Amino acid sequence: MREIKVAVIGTKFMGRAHANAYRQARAFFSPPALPVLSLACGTNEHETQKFAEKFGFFRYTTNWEEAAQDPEIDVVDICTPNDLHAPITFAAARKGKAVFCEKPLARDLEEAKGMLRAVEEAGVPHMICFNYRFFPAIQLAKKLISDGALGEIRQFHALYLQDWGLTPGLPLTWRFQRERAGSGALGDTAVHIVDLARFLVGEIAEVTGLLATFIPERPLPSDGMGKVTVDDAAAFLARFQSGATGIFETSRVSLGRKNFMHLEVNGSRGSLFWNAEDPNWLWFYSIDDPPHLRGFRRILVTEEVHPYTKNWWPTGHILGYEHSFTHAVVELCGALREGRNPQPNFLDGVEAQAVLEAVLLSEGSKRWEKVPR
Ligand code: SOE
Repeated sequence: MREIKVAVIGTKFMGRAHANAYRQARAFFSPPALPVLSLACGTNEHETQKFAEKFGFFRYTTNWEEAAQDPEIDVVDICTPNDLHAPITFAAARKGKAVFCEKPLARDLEEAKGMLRAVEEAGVPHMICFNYRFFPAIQLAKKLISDGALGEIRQFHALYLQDWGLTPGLPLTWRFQRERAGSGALGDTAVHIVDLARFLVGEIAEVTGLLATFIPERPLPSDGMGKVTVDDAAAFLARFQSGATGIFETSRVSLGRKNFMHLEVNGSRGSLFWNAEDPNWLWFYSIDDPPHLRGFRRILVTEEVHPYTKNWWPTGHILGYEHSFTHAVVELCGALREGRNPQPNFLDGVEAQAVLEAVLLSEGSKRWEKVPR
């Protein structure tokens, strides 16, 4: 396959992030299988046409069923509200398309497992867009941990805070509705830190958590007020299979915090931390440094030795949010060319969803809950 013809379904924040990523991947990485923006799909005809023109798609449609089954398309890229992830996956897999899906994979664990089953039975490649894995600093964190530079991993701490939920007059969109979103901040933002925890430290065995909805009603797009049926914030403690402990907190109502994702890992020989609002820097402390030099060092992760960096700019010329999506697309195209399944894929989506499910269970039972396997 020399070219991969892509249909991007969804034209908002994630649709734009993905469309841009295919263009950048082509220009900066020349992947062995070149992505082609063939078909854009959105709900509003005028907006979809403009989106298609701006990003250079050949065609557009407002019918997702058509987009998911279009004979010309190789990859169906799902950037829609969560309730459409499963039906689009089923339609695309039946027609033998590879599926690239935004997170969370589904609204709940059952639905996520059904999606995994569908792509496996159809024998099509599948990938989930946990884009934060693809920051060079996160790749370095993974390498340091795998190389043993932190020793035995004992503690993982993660905060992922935003405040857009406090925007005055914000209407009751799909993100506030359980039947469309599955959950609130838990599935939307905590799912990223759960994935990074799995990526860096390993599988989570059990959790105990709580959820909160501080703003129970929001204006309906038409008139009057409607009930919010998801969480604004969530927090949970976790025990990893390795015995390490974890603490996770997420919110969409933390005033002043915009995309504040802070991760910290402590091991027996060292520690590291990283913040998504300053993503080029990894902070690393090592007990192997001579005592008079001990202290956190701040590593600017732009040297050519790091994954993805040499395709961009000279050392020190920093990268941002959108680059993580480009790197994810490079992985997708490379995997399709090599005939392997990309990483991370729907299995990772299911494993992350299982952790969310256990947190929801624990909120109800007020107990520790095992993560279903
Ligand atoms: C939520 O505000 C959100 O847009 C998530 O849906 C994305 O996955 C995250 O990367 C940025 O924040």
